[in-house]
Amino acid sequence: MPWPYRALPERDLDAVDLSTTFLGRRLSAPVLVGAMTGGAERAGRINFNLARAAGRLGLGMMLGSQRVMLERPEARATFAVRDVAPDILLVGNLGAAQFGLGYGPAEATRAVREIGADALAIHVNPLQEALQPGGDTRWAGLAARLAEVVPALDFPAVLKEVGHGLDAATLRAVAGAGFAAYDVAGAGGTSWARVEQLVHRGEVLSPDLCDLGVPTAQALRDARQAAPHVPLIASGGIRTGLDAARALALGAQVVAVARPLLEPALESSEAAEAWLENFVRELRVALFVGGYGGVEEVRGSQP
Ligand code: FMN
Repeated sequence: MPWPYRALPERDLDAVDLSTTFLGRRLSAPVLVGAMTGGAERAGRINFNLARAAGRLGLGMMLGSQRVMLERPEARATFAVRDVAPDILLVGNLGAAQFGLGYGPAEATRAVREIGADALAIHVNPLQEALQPGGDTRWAGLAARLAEVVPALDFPAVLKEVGHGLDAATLRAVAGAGFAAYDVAGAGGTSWARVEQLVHRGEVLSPDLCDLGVPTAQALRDARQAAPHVPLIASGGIRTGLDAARALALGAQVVAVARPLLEPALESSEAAEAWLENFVRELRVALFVGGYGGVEEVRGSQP
């Protein structure tokens, strides 16, 4: 997608307004740390470093799956990032498949309340589960189940994919559930299905299946049409501030970045902060030279 260029932007770089509001919280830029589970030992370090970085920069954070925390209460400490980031937009996370296997509003509420989150992302990952030995493969009736659970929650719920994209038929199927936002998590970035195959089998047995899905830009366009009034998170392969600018132009409210933050997060909160700071600076420059005064002006400007 070509990006406009203005040789005379007629405004100061610092005057480009990146601030926005999402799920009731003010953000200094439309950027969220993406959801990542980290395994028992590393999860705490990853979450704390990312939360500290998000807090210092005024960005939001989506946590990785909290299933482990609901099943083993001692794991809760690894998600308790409110101590280091009291004011960030914090989004909890559970898998949709669990809601077909006994989870309900009570589990969703525990996940959010026990860590002081603002909202809950429910991830749909049928491809990943189907390729994973012992994965959850019972997906019949889940749209109806989500339509029972989500309206019973007294906090916002976000429907999210994990790197293969939310498609228009899925968005139509959950239209009545009342999700507060959709994270399209399209194909083209990390294939979590591929990651899981590598982790569980030590090799990728089905590489063509691992790369299936709706590419992020297409998913944004489809979601805009299928659900024009539901705010969108753009994720899946968002790697630079220019990628973020393009996603906003396609109608996203905010963007989320997962995999590129893993190494910095394992290193330190300063490394994660430096990565995010550069990303936000790139976004600012992209809007500046594109002739946009801010996030509200660029959002949805491309068909
Ligand atoms: N998505 C979830 O909804 N819950 C998770 O627990 C979760 N864990 C992840 C762990 C790792 C190591 C990675 C790489 C991804 C994980 N994801 C999870 C998917 C990401 O949130 C994201 O949708 C996907 O990686 C695409 O974004 P990216 O291209 O920026 O990495």
